[in-house]
This record gives sequence, structure tokens and C-alpha cells, in this order.
Amino acid sequence: MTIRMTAVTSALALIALTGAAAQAADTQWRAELKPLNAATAGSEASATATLGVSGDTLTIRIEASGTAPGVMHLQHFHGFTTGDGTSACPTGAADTNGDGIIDLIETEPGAGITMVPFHANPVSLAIVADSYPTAGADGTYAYEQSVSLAALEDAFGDAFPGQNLDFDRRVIFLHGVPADTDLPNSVQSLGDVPAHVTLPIACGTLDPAAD
Ligand SMILES: [Cu+2]
Repeated sequence: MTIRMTAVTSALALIALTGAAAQAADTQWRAELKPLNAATAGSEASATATLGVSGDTLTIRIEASGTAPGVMHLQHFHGFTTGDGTSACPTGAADTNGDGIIDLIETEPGAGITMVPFHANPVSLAIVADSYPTAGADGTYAYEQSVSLAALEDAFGDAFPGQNLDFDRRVIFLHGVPADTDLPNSVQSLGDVPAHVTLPIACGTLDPAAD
């Protein structure tokens, strides 16, 4: 009797798993990124980002425009490393030192920290890298990268214990203005990385998408 019950339970579990897998096959998140620091950047950067999951494959696509031509643009999702808070894109109120510029460090109270980089190897979680996309002469670029979702989840869990990817709690930032941009010394950056590299130029919240 016990054996039969187990068999029935297993069959039900299998059905449930199959259903979950079918549902996950078309899961997609989208973010519409709006400009930040446009006066400093000299152009209004915007982008559409999608994260699509099919089986174990996560495909990240970002199409950007209005970004500084010939400049490599760091791009990541940012989030909170503790708790279950939802990140928000900064408003003018984030400029706590009043220099007229929302720098990377000033985005942290509302958006959290840099988590997953969108360059040639997102699973590495290496923030400093030279394989982020570079905008063409027209200020646009298109980025596409596919990774193993399981591998990214593993790396993410190691880097941020207790956190899951939870895309719908995260925001995507684009960064980077030309090296000759006149930035005041009050503009903060990450470690030794020059401020013009990490200056946020666009942000958008990730939300579940229908298609
Ligand atoms: Cu970032």
C-alpha cells in the first residue's frame, strides 16, 4: 500500500514538474531604461532590455541608443544583497551631495549594488572587464548573450548568500561617458574605476513581460 501511494505521489510530482518546466520555457522580463545624468552625459541614453528564459538558457538582450559613441558602456543589474527589497531607479533626490550628478554610489540606497554584469561572461560576475559593449558612431549598440541559468544561479548564490536572482526585484543600469567629460571631484565611483566609466546614464526596472 505504501509503495503504491509513493508511486502515485511520484507520478503527480512528475506532472507538476513538467508543468513548471513548460511554464518556464517562455518566461521573460523587460526593462525600459530611461536617461540619467543626460545634461552631464551630453545625450539622452535609453534602452530596452529583455531577459528570456527557455529551459536552462537565459538570453539577455539590450538595445541602447543615445549613448556616447566609441565608449564602452558598463551594464548590469543592481539589487540589494540582503532582505527581499525591490530596487528602484534613482530620482533627483538621490543626488545627496548636491553636485547635480547622480553618481554610482548615490544610487545604492535606492537601488542596491552592482550584481550581474552584462558583458561576454556574465556568470563570472566580474564587474571590471573590457568586454562590455562599445557604442557605434551613431550612439547605439545591441548586446546579446546567452548563459546557463543554473550556472548563473550558482555563481549568484555564492556571491550573494541567501539571495536568488529574483529579476523582478532588480534594476538595470547603463554607465559610461567619454573620458574627457568634465566631472567634479565630488562624483564618486567604484574603487579605482574612474568616475566617467561608472557614471549612470540610464536605468529601468525589470518587470515580467507577456511575450
Ligand atoms: Cu551597473
